[in-house]
Amino acid sequence: MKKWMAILLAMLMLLTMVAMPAVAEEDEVFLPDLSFAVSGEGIAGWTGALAADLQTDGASLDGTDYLTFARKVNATTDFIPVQNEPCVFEVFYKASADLGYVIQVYYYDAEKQNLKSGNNNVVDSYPLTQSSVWMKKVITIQKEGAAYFKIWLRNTDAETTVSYASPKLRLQSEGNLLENGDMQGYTEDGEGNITLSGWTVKSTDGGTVAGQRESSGNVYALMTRGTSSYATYMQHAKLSVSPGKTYKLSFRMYGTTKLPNIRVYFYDASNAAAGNNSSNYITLSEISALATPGATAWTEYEAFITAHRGGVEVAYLIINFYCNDETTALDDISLTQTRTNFTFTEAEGNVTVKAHMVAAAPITDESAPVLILCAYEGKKLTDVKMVSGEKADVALTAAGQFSANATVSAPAGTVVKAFAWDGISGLKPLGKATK
Ligand SMILES: [Ca+2]
Repeated sequence: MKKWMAILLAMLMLLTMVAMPAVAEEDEVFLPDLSFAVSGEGIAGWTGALAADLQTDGASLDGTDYLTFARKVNATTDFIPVQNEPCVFEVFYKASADLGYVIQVYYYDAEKQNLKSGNNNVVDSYPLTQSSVWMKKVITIQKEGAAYFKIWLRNTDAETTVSYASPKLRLQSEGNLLENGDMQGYTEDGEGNITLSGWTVKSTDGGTVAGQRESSGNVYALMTRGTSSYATYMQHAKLSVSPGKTYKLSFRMYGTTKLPNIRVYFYDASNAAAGNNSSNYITLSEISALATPGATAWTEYEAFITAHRGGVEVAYLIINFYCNDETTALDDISLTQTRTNFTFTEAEGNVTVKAHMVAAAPITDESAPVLILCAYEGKKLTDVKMVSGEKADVALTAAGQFSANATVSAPAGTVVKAFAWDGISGLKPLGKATK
């Protein structure tokens, strides 16, 4: 290559780099809610399934209704747009016999015509193995050249009964970063003692942490307190996170009227404690305390954690759950990266955290959820902003060392999933992330 050509090429490359935005813009994302709900004679979002197929005895893992097919049937979603990263489809199932080609993903081009390979439709097929307890099937959806896909849940054999529960569609990047967050990984000795995988459990005063199995087959963690509220805990191994990104921690809990003390410890890229306060952790119970624990029913909680602490970019987290009541049952602990982040602006020692929410659907005053943003200096709560309404900008200010978290509170019975958020995401299904 001639020297002038090389220089021209280098200049072109430089120009291209300058022209590219520093941060990739988020494309609009909307994944449908595939959970089973009656809609007239059928099931919303699933063509082919009938209301009569729905079981409402609360015997699915999460107590939601589930579909049972005791006949040959194809339940099919509508066209779902392919996203710019792989989707993950998760569903629990039971089957009275082994079945082949039961769950299928069909792919389509931009004109919604079947994507073809030669004369054949492009389709991914998944078998199910016989199981009388709920098993989880996880499918990654990705196909070159596809613009749309449809998911099929089938029963291919009239002599076989197959049930499907809790179908979910999410982006791959929103997967749970925790190992064994659903507690379904465990070992059991001859006496029925269940040891959970993936969690370090410890007590210095006679407390215990062990797995408990429900009749459905679901296993959860049961913490039993000793004499002190910080002596019995379960801890997840140190996690690698993306500095500056925001993560959603969610979990289910029952059997307690006190929240567990949840501590999240921060470390920088060199593995040193991040932040120069007296401690490098935040206590999430200050956020979760906005809701009252349900002693007799599973209650869901969520809180947001940003990998940024005291002006330091955080690269690792450790999460501890400390038992704070006589017993505390925990399940479905999940840490997922949200698609968008808080915007950090640092000027003259003050930090402003901005969040912006956008309603994806018309809302009423009665149905409006409330976005709650909290700022902390060390562990001291310095500012709280509550926002309710269709669209709002929120600014929080805390001086010096700070951390911030957000949570959403909604009236009982309100479906929050119709909302999309710009600045904070994480509600289900994924909302649209605008610039
Ligand atoms: Ca579980």
